[in-house]
Amino acid sequence: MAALLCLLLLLQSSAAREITFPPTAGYGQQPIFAQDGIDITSGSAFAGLTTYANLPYVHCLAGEGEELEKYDIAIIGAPFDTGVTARPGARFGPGGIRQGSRRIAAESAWNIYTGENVFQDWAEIVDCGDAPLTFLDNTVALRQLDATHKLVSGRPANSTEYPTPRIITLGGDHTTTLSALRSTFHHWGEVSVIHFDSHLDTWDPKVLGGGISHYAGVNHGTFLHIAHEEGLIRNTSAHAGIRAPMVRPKGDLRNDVRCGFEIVKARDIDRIGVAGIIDKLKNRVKHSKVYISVDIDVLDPAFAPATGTAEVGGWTTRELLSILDGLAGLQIVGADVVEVAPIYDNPGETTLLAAAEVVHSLLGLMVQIPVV
Ligand SMILES: [Mn+2]
Repeated sequence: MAALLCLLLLLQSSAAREITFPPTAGYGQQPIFAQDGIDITSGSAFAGLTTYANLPYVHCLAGEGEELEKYDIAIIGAPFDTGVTARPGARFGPGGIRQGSRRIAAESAWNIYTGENVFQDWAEIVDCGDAPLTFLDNTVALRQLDATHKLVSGRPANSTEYPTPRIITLGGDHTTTLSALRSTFHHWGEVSVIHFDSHLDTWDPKVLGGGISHYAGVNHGTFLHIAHEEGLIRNTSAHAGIRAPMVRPKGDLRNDVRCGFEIVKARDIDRIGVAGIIDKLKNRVKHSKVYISVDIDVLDPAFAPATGTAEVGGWTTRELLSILDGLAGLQIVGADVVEVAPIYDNPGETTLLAAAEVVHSLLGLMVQIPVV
C-alpha cells in the first residue's frame, strides 16, 4: 500500500514538473505530450474546469486596461433565484447546465440534421463564467446583472462586421431575463420576445407580489410586464407552451395582450403540429429583432423535472428542439435558458442534458444569422 502511494506521489510530482495543463483541457487544444509520447489531452472532454461545451473561459468582467480575448457570443451564468414564487434552487442552474454540456465539444459537434457545427463557424463563442450577484438583496443583485450585461455586450466583438457581441444567459430564475432585455434594448431597440414557458410571466406586480412592496413585485412572474412598462419589447411578442392556471380568468389574458403577447398553448401542438407552431411564431415576430427566452418548465416534468414551478402536460425535449431549430432565419439578438434547479434532477441529469442542448440550438440560430 505504502509502495503504491509512493508511486502515485512520484507520478504526480513528475507530471507536475513536465506537463502544463490548460485551464480547460477540452478538445481542440494543442496536444500536449508526456515523456512517453501519449497525448494527454486526447479524449479529455471531462478534464479541466467545466465551461459550457468545453468552450474557452474568458474573464469578460475584466477591468479597463486588462488584456482580454475578443468574442462574438458570450455565455454568462446568472446565479439568482430569490425572485421565485415556488421552489428555489435555480441559482445553481448555470453550473448545472454546464455540467449537462460536458459531452459537447467543438471538435465533435456536427449537427446530424443540419450538417453544421456552430463552434467551427464564423463566431468566437466563449464562456464568461457567472455574474457576481449578491444573494442577500434582490435589488442590488439585479443591478449587478444589468451592469454585467452592459459590460459584456459593450466590448468590441471579435468579428469586425458584427460589432456588438450577443449574450446567452444561463439562469437563474426568470427575473434575470429583465437585465438581458434592458441590454438588447440599449443596442437594438425594442425586440419581439419568443417566450417558451408554461406560465404567462406578464402578471401585474400588483397581482403577483400583491402590492406588498416594489421589491416584492419584481419577480419571475412579472418581469415581462415590467419589460413592457419599460418599453423594452414590441407588441409582436409570443408565448409558446403555455398551460399553467391563471390567477384571474379574464384579467390575466387582457393584461397579457396589453403587454404585447399572443399565446401558443401547449396542446396546440396536438392540433397544428411542430410545423404549425413554427409558422405561428415566425409570422408573429418576422419583421423584428428577436429575443428568445426558454423557461425549462416549458418541457413536461417527465423531460425536465428539475425546475421550481413544474406544470404537467408540456412538450417533449424533441418537440422543443425541433421548434427551436425551425426558427432559423430570424434575427436573434439575445437568448436565455432559465429556471433550471439541479437539486430536483435525477441521477441521469435529464433536465441538465435538455437545457444544455437547448443552449446548443440557440447558438445555432445565432451563428446562422449574424446581427448588426
Ligand atoms: Mn417563467
